[in-house]
Amino acid sequence: MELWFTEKYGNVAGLTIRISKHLHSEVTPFQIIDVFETPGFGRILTLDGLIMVTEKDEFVYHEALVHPAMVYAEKVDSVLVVGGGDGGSTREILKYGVSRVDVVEIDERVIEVSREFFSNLASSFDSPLVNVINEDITKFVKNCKRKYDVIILDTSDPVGPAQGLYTEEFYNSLKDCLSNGGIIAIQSESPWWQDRTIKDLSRILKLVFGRIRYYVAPVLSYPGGLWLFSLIGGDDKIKRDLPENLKFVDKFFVDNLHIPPFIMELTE
Ligand code: SPD
Repeated sequence: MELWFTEKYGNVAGLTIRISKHLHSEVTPFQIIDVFETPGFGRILTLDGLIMVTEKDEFVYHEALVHPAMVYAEKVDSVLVVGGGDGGSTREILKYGVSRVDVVEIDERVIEVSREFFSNLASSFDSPLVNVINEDITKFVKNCKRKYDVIILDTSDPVGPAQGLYTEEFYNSLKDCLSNGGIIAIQSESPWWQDRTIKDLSRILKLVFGRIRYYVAPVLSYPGGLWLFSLIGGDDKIKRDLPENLKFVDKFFVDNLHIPPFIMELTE
């Protein structure tokens, strides 16, 4: 019998992937975690039935999310990752000379499952520079004990535990955690299928931060295959080189920060 997984986009479209084995499934206090083995995408991690990571294309998403912020920031000593329980963003951050990475992931099971099934990503948590904090980020930012040079929002979609992250109150608190000259990078969903979310998020970000820069990257397994990222803070000068051997980001958009007009319209 053939097994197939479908992620639905609203109730109008979707992505269907053949499964060779259902490796793991559990219900945590926050969400449902599944891991699938697939012939086309390698291993896949889903949360509440939505694809978070596939082995095939995770490098595009994580490099795109992390590197622009790291090269544009004045300093990269201390970095905060919001979400990011699979470890992919932390892996990219550790390619720079950072002193400390705090990862605030509400669901410790996402980290444990990633350690078991996605060691290429989650082994980044073994670095002595990394501190994992299993706490609700909306609480964490209200009593922020330090300032961060770079903040990476590697969140899940705006349903379930990530819902509270799409509010003005959250971004006002987050702003207080950012050092002078610091940069925030935010995964900002699909211009094809989450246009309402992008409009709402852009309005909030503009109110709280003023100027926002946007860029896109082609993430095959995410809705529409095209993903939007928002960058807050800094000027337009690149402050440091990319690490050696990046598979993707140096060839695509750091020298060519661009955004198609139809996506710009969503952010106006
Ligand atoms: N619909 C997919 C949105 C996922 C964004 N974050 C994924 C986490 C990977 N580190």
